[in-house]
Amino acid sequence: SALETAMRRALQDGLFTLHFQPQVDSQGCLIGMEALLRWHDEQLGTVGPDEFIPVAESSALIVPLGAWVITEACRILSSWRDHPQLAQISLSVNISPRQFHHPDFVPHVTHQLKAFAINAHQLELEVTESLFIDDIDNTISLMNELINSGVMFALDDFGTGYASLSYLKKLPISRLKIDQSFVRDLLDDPNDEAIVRTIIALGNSLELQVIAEGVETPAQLSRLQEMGCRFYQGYCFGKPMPDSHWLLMLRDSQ
Ligand code: G
Ligand code: G
Ligand code: MN
Ligand code: NA
Repeated sequence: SALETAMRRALQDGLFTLHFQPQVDSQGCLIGMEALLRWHDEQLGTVGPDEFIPVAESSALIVPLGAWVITEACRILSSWRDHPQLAQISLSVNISPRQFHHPDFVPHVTHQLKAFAINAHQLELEVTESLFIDDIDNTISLMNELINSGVMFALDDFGTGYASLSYLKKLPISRLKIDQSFVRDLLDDPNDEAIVRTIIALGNSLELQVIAEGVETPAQLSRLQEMGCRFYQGYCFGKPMPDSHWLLMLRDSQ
């Protein structure tokens, strides 16, 4: 497609960038950032990931694009090494199933961790339930290869997919991300409130960290706190912004 051709060129020309959205704990301390792809093209203008990620996934382009994201994430992590507030935090990267299952994926990640001398615990890979639809045993063994190098996994968009409690306990993940669709109407919709409560309880009993996504207001935040959720991400704490923005913000807040 035309978009695919434009993406291929944009990747060559270095037009993709990463933005970073903060993740905080109940004290409001920064614990991590999620890396989110952005593309500004001279001809097409700004193209959102909701538009270009599906195209990349249905072509093979998600493989080189995803590899670039991993490399860039490691480069950024290494550039944060001497920063007082950024040196210890984690960086979460979204991984598509097709990218994950490519034979070069595990070697590429481990190679980039070494090349940038990253503490692998600081790299978190966000995967969705769709990764586990087929060949769950092979998927878990690939995950374990990375976990043995220190990499962490989070289950993204939790609650929107094919959640089966019997497989959840098998997955080598350390974190559940409550999908933002449940957080949005948390205060008004008793069904969403029940779902969020259930996910928090499930996470606690499986000893997984639970992070709520899409937290936009202080009222949502205090409800989540009351419910026992201890980690949060959303516009309430910051929108996805370039690394340079956070460096300035953190400098000014000292
Ligand atoms: O940044 P935004 O909220 O607009 O992202 C929209 C969607 O695109 C989300 O589902 C997000 O997970 C996905 N996305 C953003 N960056 C990446 C990336 O680097 N890789 C993959 N696979 N998906 C991404
Ligand atoms: O699928 P994933 O969770 O990776 O996608 C994250 C998406 O959610 C990104 O596109 C990001 O820009 C968006 N996002 C992050 N925080 C908020 C928020 O508080 N409200 C809304 N509406 N979207 C958010
Ligand atoms: Mn995500
Ligand atoms: Na999500």
